Amino acid sequence: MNSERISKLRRNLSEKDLDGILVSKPENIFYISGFDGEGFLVVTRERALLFTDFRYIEQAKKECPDFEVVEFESVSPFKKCADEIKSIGLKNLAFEGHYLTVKFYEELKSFLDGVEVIKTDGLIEELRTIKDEVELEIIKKAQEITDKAFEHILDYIRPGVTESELALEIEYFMKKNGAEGVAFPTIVASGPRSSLPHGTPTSRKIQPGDFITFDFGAKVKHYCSDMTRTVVMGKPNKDQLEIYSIVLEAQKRALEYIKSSVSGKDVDKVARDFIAEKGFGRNFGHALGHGVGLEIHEAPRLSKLGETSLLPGMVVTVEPGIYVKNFGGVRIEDLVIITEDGCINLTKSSKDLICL
Ligand SMILES: [Mn+2]
Repeated sequence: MNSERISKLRRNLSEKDLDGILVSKPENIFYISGFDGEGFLVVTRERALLFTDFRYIEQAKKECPDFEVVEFESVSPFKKCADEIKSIGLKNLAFEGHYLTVKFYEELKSFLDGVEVIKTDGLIEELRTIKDEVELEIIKKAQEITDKAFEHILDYIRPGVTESELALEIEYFMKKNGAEGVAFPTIVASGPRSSLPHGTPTSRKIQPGDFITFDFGAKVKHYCSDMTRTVVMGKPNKDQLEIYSIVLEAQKRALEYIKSSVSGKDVDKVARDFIAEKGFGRNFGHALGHGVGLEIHEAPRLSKLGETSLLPGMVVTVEPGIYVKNFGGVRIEDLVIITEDGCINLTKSSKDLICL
């Protein structure tokens, strides 16, 4: 699996006339090597090196058979790396401009006198957009746990329980049911607070008539899931019903439209235009969706800026929302796999408005 990814990366390097790349972003290190400790990689046309310190040597040797494991002990991890690179005779070395700190960049440059150091952005992230079968299975599993947690929390919601208690219960349930952690800090936003798209749970107590938005995900074998549902405590009023049905219809239209070869921008537009048509254009201020994988937010994006075409095997969220200040908000989010002629929806929880 990793040798295939290394070959793909090498093809990419040679297309760009790069002799090698220093990989420093943890998710990219894991994707290319399978190593989840601290350290970094150097992948050249012929060699694959993993630099780490004493704490991880045993683990690295076991987890990464495709890599030569090199131990560093100096204050600057890049000194050892620079020596190796010079001995290999590279003319240039790419690095991840979106991840390396200025301090380390300057160190690297000073050690690599005579080697051209070239900034890249998103080279491995691009490889990561299309998931293989193994990755898809893991993400499915993560989403299954997330759906189960939603079913579980419905029994737990009642007037008087706080947002923080609900969030904690979701997270506890997911970990008890096979998640190694959460994909991101759970969002629970109730009542007027539900107009905050990313409301952090507070000690606010649930009250009759509240909208409650839950946005959460599990992490399984390093991969994330992501879903959002909005429910009502008690009987919904007319405005709540209206907003909910608009968001639901916007999502339905986007899900019907989404498939391989359309751009993220176009899918975003389908939902956005519908919401605007209904008079809530200014109340939908975020992107329609994003890629999900080793990171909770990754390429591709489904937004006005999503120029690239979607491809089979990409995993993205579709999550329109409407947020009205001092009133509340609704977001509905599913996680889907792009296919040739549509998508496979991994989120199984009902989207009919749940009134508790
Ligand atoms: Mn999301």
